[in-house]
Amino acid sequence: MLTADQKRFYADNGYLVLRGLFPPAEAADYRRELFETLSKPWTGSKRVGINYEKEAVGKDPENPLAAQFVMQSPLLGERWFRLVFDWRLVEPMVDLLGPDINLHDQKIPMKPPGHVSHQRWHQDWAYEKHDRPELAAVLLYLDATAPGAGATKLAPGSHKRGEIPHTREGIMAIPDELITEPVEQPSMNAGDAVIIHTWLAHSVGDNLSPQTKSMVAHVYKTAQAIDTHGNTRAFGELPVARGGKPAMRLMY
Ligand SMILES: O=C(O)CCC(=O)C(=O)O
Repeated sequence: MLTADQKRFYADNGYLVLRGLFPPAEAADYRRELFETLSKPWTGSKRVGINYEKEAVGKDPENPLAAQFVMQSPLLGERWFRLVFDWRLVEPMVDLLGPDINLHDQKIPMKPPGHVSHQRWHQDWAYEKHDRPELAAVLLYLDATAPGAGATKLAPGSHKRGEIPHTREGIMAIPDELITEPVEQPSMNAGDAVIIHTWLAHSVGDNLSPQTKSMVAHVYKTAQAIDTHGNTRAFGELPVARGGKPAMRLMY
């Protein structure tokens, strides 16, 4: 359960770092399975979307195909589906958003060596509009990150500005000059997580290290928030908490 100080920090800053949310060995095991799965061409459901970064092929022996993003990742394998319900990820959402929580999206962003973000600054809201801003993402890092090595950039307090125009030319993103807050770029360890308000401006960090950096990103929302964007993600709207308790228990 989050403390009153953590809740206040989130309300003031629009993000919250949770150190050691998963033990490093457990995060390493997720990473091992992820990289093993992605080291071969994907032959499972076509609903799973995997992007590859051509320029990075062959740079990281652990990620030989240079996988860069997995969409619909609950369909990648049992353990990713199970992770949707993991109470360590859902409970902070109950504390911050309310007792009735649905899944909105699960995806796996990856940054192969040399990855430079074209999207840069954005609010998740631009890609997930609802009738109210009751959504938040939790990024669970499977790799240690640092500035220049895949660390996410955050603009603290920017969520208080509401919708920021995404008018950068050629891509739905915020022009750099509209980010006026002093930027934070916390280094993370595997197993650490950060929760991000749907209105918080943030940016994917570049990865100039020789190792692919990976994370699992879950977006949760209140059950009351109505999708006006048209979410097509696997298991979008799936109940994960009701009345502040797990909505369902998997029986297998
Ligand atoms: O990859 C990152 O560092 C941040 C992920 C992100 O920006 C997002 O999922 O919206």
